[in-house]
Amino acid sequence: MEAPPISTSSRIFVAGSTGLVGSAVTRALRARGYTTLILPTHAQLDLKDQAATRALFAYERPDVVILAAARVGGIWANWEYPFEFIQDNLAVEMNTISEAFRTGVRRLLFMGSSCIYPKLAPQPLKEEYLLTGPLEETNRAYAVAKIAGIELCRSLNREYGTQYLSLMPTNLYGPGDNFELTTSHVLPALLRKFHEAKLGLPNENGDARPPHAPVTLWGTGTPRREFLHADDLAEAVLHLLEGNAGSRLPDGMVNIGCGSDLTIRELAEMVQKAVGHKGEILWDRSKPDGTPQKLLDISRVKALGWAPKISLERGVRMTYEWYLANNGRLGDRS
Ligand code: GFB
Repeated sequence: MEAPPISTSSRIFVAGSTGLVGSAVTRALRARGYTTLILPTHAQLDLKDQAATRALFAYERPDVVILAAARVGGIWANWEYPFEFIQDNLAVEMNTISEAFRTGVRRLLFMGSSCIYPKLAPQPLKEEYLLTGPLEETNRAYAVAKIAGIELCRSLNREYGTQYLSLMPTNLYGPGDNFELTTSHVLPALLRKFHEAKLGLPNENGDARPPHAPVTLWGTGTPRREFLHADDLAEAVLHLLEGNAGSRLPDGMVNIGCGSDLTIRELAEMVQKAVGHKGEILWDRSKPDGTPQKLLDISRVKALGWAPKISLERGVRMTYEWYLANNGRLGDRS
């Protein structure tokens, strides 16, 4: 049975509303006139805590859940802290999805990740490649947790007729991203590294540097990645929610990407230009490359009428402006 239509007074719980994705979704919901948003902060609600999660659902009774809460990080954080990545994400997914179902939530959107696909799957990655081969080692623990979340949604859909939808976003970036160099993803790391080197601020070890000092990046620069601005993902979330896409996707999965990728070296040159750094780029080959390519096939979401709007060049410029206004003015090492 089709879920009831969403309206601007629907009670929408955005789990993870202060993160990169959750804050973008919250901005988009507000801009579209949704008035009844349930936005507990992490301090108010720890979704790893089952009793607290149950109490939130019992009290707030949301109609719609957008599950954007997760422990996320770049290649290094995933490699260093696999237990925390699988443990925290399994707990958050289990509690949120189960309590949503228990309290009769008809619409739920779960944020998966493009890293759920096999390391060497054919490109571009289609939704049906899930579980067809071994995963990339650097983020296997995180990927298994995300696959479990997809499977929770799918199992509920098949057994109990819900229409919970799992979105597979590609590598995301945008305002409010994590710019901490050991845990961040590549794009914010590059913006910060080029910015601080341009100004001649001390390097990560605190050593003095002249302006336009060389920048050291990780791996070989040859892996290919696809990048999507978080505001584009937020538009996709609203489009799918308002169009009730869950009822039209039998396996409950949909990729969200921009449809093209580039090498990390090409990305580095683009970011370097946007920042105005004129120095050398060095590659630290002791750091992992990760999966050789991760490009999503987005024909499903395109057929549902969504397409991205923010080009990578513009998105990089916008994110650099945000960084300057918020973190990077004095180049502080927070
Ligand atoms: O974004 P990133 O950390 O994660 O790294 P993944 C992408 C590529 O950029 C890798 C290279 O080949 C890195 O070696 N890279 C170069 C750097 N310089 C840097 C740098 O200074 N910092 C970082 N972080 N990377 C993550 C997964 O994989 O992608 C997560 O670990 C998640 O689970 C996320 O799926 C979307 O794209 O390799």
